Amino acid sequence: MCGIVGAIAERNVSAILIEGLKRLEYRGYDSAGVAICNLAGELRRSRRIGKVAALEQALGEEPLPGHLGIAHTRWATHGVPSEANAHPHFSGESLAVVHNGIIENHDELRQRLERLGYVFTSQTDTETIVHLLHHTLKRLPDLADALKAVVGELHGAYGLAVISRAQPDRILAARSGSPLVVGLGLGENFIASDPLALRQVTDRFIYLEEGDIADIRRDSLQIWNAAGTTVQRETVQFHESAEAAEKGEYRHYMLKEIFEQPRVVQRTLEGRLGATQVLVAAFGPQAVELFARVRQVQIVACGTSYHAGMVARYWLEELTGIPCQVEVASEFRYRTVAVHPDSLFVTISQSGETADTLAALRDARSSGYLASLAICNVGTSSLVRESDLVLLTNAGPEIGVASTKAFTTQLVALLLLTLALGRARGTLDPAREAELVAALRALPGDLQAVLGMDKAVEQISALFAEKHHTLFLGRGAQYPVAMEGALKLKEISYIHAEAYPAGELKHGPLALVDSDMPVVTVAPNNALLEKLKSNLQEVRARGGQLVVFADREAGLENGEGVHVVQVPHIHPLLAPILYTVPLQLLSYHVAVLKGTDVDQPRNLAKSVTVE
Ligand code: HGA
Repeated sequence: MCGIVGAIAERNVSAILIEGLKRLEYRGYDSAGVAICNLAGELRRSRRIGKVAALEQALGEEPLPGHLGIAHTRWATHGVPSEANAHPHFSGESLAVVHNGIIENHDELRQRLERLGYVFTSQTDTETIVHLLHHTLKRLPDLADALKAVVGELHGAYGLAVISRAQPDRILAARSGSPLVVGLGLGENFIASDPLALRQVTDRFIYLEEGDIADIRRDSLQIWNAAGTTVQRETVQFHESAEAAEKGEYRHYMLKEIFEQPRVVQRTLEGRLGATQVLVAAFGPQAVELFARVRQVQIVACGTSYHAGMVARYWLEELTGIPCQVEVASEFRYRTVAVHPDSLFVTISQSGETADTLAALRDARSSGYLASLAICNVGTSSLVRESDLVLLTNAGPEIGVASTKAFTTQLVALLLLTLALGRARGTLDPAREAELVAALRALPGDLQAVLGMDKAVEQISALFAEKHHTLFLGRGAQYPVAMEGALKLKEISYIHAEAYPAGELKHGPLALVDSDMPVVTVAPNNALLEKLKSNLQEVRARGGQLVVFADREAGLENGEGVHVVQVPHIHPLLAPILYTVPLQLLSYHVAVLKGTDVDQPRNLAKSVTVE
């Protein structure tokens, strides 16, 4: 989801708003707009399709000076990218709103408001908010009272800011499922969807919490929680070291990025979950209609992203019954592929510039696929620009060459895709979807808990420092997790690591197992646990050292040559996301012990833009 910036000050705010929008450009967007209330009490707006620079140029030609304003970069979910659909949306000439997220009951609200005589000028869900607010103000003339009533009628996800020409001393903001932060200045205050947008004007921030409504004035701020009670929220002071591109307290970017996972997973979920459902329109305006036609999924990616795709295949086939194929891009692009016409072509890439993946997408465009969907971390990338549908992973900049937070957020995005496809196709039981939405909401907390294993994993890492070879084993969706664990260890510690489905051990690799070959296994408490236990016996019988990351309730215990590290319990379908983290920590600590260059391992590049 894209950007919101708002400001109330004594000075002219238009340059502040434009600078704020520029700072959010990296997230990707299709249009931009600003609404400003001037000293004559007029509310005026300017909107442009395309870049913020085009909006800036428009404001250069026709300035909109004023002390109160809101601005937005839009990524269309309801209605095509166009000037008419760009935010801010107006009701008459008195009220303006900017909105990130999706209003699920927009159809019903639109019909009701049209019956009341409101004329819509856009196809967006957002426009319903501003007319509903206009209508409510007739009964509740105070903007805060009216907004409190309005949010009670909105279903879905929103971060929004409104201004009124009749009450030009305030910005009202509301948050539910999409982030907002208030920036505190001296005699001026701000609102944004990301503090980055306001770093040029302040370093003091108050994060709004779910259900909060804020009344932001030049020299005061009042916040109500979801129950309508006035609350004080903590002020956070930013220091340079807390900025995204700094290592801060961490020794390496990779460790910092591993520890960021609870927060960035939360960000990836924001604006995409309703009470019991995934918000399908988060994938783009045509997603609802296109997803209903999908009969097959073809995933193409490289490296870590390929492993994310392999996990997704288990989810897609189990939860939606839609057949799914996954292939590395460098192979896919050079072979003749038989394409099912109702097949969705999905690419996954952190940077969105991965040469092989991009080439595969370009070929796919003329191969008869139903549509293309990119799962990507960079909103301005080629992959995003050239795909029909997009879901951004919102992991923030990833500096360490070995991918960590990009992978777990890709998994989250792929699970959202699975649920969205299952619903659109009518093959996913609503109760199952609700259960998984609840599990996803709990995931940031689960990830936080698993990071508490850091010390235990560090101790285990000593077992690997002198070794030259390692095996990683997993079954089911844990097999690609084992592959990702092996890749991480190879990449940064230069230890040869191979992953096998645990059942394949006896068909060859068991010949390698001896006391010099540690074997790492991920063992959540799922249906395959008993089978996995037998495979572990096979290893022990050959004198192999076993390191097992196991569910607390899996009944596995330390013993001679068996090192069990307990992992908090998790919904079995989310286990691949959680079990990835201890494997990341393991490769990190082994690499530190070996003294390798963790963040820039030899021979590797971050964004592989060459074939
Ligand atoms: N649903 C709204 C807002 C989408 C969004 O968050 N954009 O940044 C729309 O389609 O305009």
